[in-house]
Order: sequence, then C-alpha cells, then structure tokens
Amino acid sequence: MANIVTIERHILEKQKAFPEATGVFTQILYDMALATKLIARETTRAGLVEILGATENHNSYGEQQQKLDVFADEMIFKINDHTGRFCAMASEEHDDIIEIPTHFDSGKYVLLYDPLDGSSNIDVNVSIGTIFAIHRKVSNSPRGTLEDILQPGRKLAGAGYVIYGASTMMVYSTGQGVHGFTLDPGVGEFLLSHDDIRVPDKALYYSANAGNEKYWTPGVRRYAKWLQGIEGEGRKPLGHRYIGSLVADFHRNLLRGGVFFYPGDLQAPDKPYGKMRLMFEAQAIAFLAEQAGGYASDGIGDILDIQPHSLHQRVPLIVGNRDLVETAEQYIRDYDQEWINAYLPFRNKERELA
Ligand code: AHM
Ligand code: MG
Repeated sequence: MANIVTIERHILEKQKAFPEATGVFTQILYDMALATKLIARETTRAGLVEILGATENHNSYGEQQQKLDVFADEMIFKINDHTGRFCAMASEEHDDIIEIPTHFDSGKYVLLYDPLDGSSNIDVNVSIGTIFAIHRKVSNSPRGTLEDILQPGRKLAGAGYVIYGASTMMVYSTGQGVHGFTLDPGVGEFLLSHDDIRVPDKALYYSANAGNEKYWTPGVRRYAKWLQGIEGEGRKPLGHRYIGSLVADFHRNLLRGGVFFYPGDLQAPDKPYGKMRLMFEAQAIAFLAEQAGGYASDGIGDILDIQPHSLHQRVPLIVGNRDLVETAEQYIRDYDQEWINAYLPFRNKERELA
C-alpha cells in the first residue's frame, strides 16, 4: 500500500532537517487547512445558497446566509485570531490591517490572505481559490503594524493557495520546494498528491484576458504574438487557456508549464499597474513560482524584490516558466519605454506606514 502522507506528517518530516524549527508552521498550515476545508464545504453548496436563502435566509445551523467571500474572510480570521501565532492579519476584503483582539496573545507572524480569489466565478461554478502568505514580525511594537505587513516577498516565511475545483487542493511552500495536497472529502484530510512540484521545462499554455488587448502596451501585444508563434523566430504556438481565477490559471500552468500575465496597460494613464494585488495575490504566487523553478515579474524585475508601499497596491504580474517571463521583460524593455516611465514612480513610491 502506498504511503499516506497528511499535511501535518509532511511538514513534521520536512522539519527534521531543521532542528531549530519550532513547529509553528505545522500548526499554521493545519489551521489554514481547517479553514479552507470549511470554505470548500460551502463552495460546493454555492448554487444552493440563493435557493435556501430565498426561502428561509438561514442555513442549517440557524445562521444568517452569508455571501461566500464574506464567509471565507471571517472563517480564516476566526480560525487564526486566538492562536497566539499572529500579531496581525490583512485581507483583500478589508481596507486596513486587522488587529488581533487584545484579549488574545500576539504572535511572531503576520498573515495576509485573499479569502476567495476569482470571485466573479463563484456564481457560475468555475474554480476559485484562497491565497495566503506569511511574513515574520519585524517591528518593535507590542502588536502587529503595517511595517510588519509591508515587507518584500523575498522575506516571506511561507505561502500557499487552495483551489476549489474539480477537487480541492492545497499547495504550499515554506521555502523548501512546493508541495500539493488533495482533499479526500470522505475523510476530510488533505493528502500528499504532488510532492516537490517543478514547473515543466516545456511549456504548453499562455493565459491572459485577451479582451484587454486593446489596452495592452505595444511590447505586451508583440509578446502575445510571440507566444502565438506569429512574432519573432516563429516558435510553435502555445495553447491559450484562461479561466479568470488567478489560482486556477497559475495552478494549471504550474503543473503543465506556461505563462500567465495581467500586465500594466494604457487604459488609464494614471493607473499603469494592471489588476493584481501585490500583498494578497502576487507575492504568494511569485514565492511559489520561484520555489517551483519558475519566475514572476512586473515587467521590470522580480516581484519578490518589490518594496511594497501600500496595503492594496496593485502590480502587473507575469508569472510562469522563467524563459517565457524573461522574454516578456525583454519585449517591455524594447517597446514600452513610455509605460515604464509612467509605472516607475508608482513602483518606487515611499512606504505609507501611517
Ligand atoms: P478578485 O480578487 O476581485 O477576485 O480579482 C482577481 C481575479 C483573479 O483571480 C483573476 O486572475 C483576475 O481577477 C481576472 O480578471 P479579469 O476578469 O479582468 O480577466
Ligand atoms: Mg483576489
């Protein structure tokens, strides 16, 4: 019989190589696994919520029906607020940093999360995901502050995502490779299914919202043509696959090879930075990409080296096989000087700690 490895056992075994490890990550990932199992249970009932809500507005526990993204946001906070492991949290759903209630202990880490990414796909039964990232506390304050949150991705202690798709999977890294676990709904455990994921050398797909092509910069347009084998040296075209949920698009390209891009564009000259959020989406995805042998860039350089300046800062994101991402950077260098000039002052803004 094959070895059955739960997330807990996997992390414990990995930790043996690091005698100084405190085991705190085992507990954090265990808590994230619990929170996302509860979210997964709700996502499978997503289509029923309106029917049930229309008739009684309460679920089987007598609670008010909630929108799924609000439910996910509260679930992650509630599972993690009292453990003494975090000094603060930040979520895509909240304007400001979320403090740990003062009657609970404050810990050595901060948790950043996008509770339900790809939310436009919830109502149409298409894969969505949860993204999370963990930074170490660096400030001297007794509780967590923005200084603890606004750190470059390079400093991440760990990151991961959960995809709610044909099956539910958790993929995480604490800096020792990327590992994937599939939820066995029968026993309610995530079991190791994808050990040490590496981006395949040969890429199959590119993913972007081609409906935005009108707004893309000249370099990005040429790059898309290059991926299609039209521009440049006439490479074999990559297939085009786009779900519109970052987690799902990234996950497919991680396993099959490829590139996802949501670039800065020219739609609004004062917003040269695309759609993705640096702290809640891009940092975690970039960390996982690098750990799997891939690369993530904003078109200028490594996402992990960007010093964030604000909590909900957006960032252009190009992520996947390293050679494909570096080619995008090359096209942007060659053809998009105007966009670079507009974007750099935003990229280099002073950190807003107040
Ligand atoms: P959200 O955080 O509001 O759900 O938006 C993020 C999502 C990503 O998951 C996805 O890659 C992107 O938005 C899709 O955007 P678009 O619909 O413009 O293609
Ligand atoms: Mg999101």
